Amino acid sequence: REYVVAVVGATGAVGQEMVKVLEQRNFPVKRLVPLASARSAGQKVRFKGKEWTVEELKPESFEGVDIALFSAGGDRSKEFAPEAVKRGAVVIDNSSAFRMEPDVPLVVPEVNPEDVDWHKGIIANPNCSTIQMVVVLKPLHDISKIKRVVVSTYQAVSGAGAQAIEELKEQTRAVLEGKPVPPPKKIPKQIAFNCVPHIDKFFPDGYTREELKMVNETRKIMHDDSIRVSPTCVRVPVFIGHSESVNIEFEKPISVEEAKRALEGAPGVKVMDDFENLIYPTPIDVAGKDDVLVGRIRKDDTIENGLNLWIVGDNLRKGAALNAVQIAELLIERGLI
Ligand code: A2P
Ligand code: 11C
Repeated sequence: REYVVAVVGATGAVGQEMVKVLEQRNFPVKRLVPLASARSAGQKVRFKGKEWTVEELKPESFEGVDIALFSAGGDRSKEFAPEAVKRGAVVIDNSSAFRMEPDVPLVVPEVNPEDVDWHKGIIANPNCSTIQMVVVLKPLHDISKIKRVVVSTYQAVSGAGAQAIEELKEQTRAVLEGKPVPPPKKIPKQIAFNCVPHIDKFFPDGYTREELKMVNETRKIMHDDSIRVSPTCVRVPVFIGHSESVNIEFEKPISVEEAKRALEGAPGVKVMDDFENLIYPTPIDVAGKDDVLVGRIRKDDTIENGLNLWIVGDNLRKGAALNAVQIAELLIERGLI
């Protein structure tokens, strides 16, 4: 069977990647419905050798749609996802709008595929920094229970959308040409030649919403509210690929070799860890790839049962578009659509 698939936000950084991933994975698409704002209506999207016209997002856009992949911001999801469900579509939503709703599954196919079974029309795709972390945490948690995680992220500008990519280019050009740097727009401070420890909005306790997502989403996906996550999320001048320095405290001892073995056998993960030969992953290595890369696996002797590691993932693919398409594939595999 083939499906009518809508991509909401098809002109955006993640939306364009969704169209690409649908084609690369040969997803059974009968008809593609690319949707965006009125500004983009009439633009063309290339998919399977044909041009498809972008339409303005409206409630009626979802007539006849089987699967709707949303990545046009939380406000659009809140307004239009229920419209899509009402018309019979299953929504896979990449925004943060529904992730923590108790009746909405939050799914990473390598970690909690079974959660798609109880969806009521909307399935949430986790935040990119959470996805790449949990595909690595899960196989370790399975062999030795995780108590606490301290994570610092180094997040690419594409996580903040297509305009943030342009912002890094424009600011970099200005610095190199000795011209005044254009004022920040999508990233709160200058990002060229800088690091900005501020992603999404601040809460009164001084943490950001991006950091809170890593705490709450990790617990929901791993089905374990006892895992403590202590995050600091930082934007860095990289186009594609989020990196994470992760310190893990386990209940019981786990050796570097055991961890490596578990990760080598884990789906969606590739170990790149051979420091003597200078092998460890960087964002450049992961851009365009499906696997989450992990390296620098070391014992942390400052705590009992601790490991340090370095995780790198393509935030637009596994962090967003690929994970969403994998959820759609799960729906087919499990006979849910
Ligand atoms: P558009 O290109 O027409 O503005 P990004 O995350 O890269 O910024 O992309 C956001 C996506 O969400 C784009 O495809 C954008 O379309 C879409 N979008 C933004 N605002 C709206 C809106 N009001 N209605 C529909 N789509 C929207
Ligand atoms: C970033 N992680 O890198 C964000 C983007 O909750 O879906 C995704 C925000 C979200 O800016």
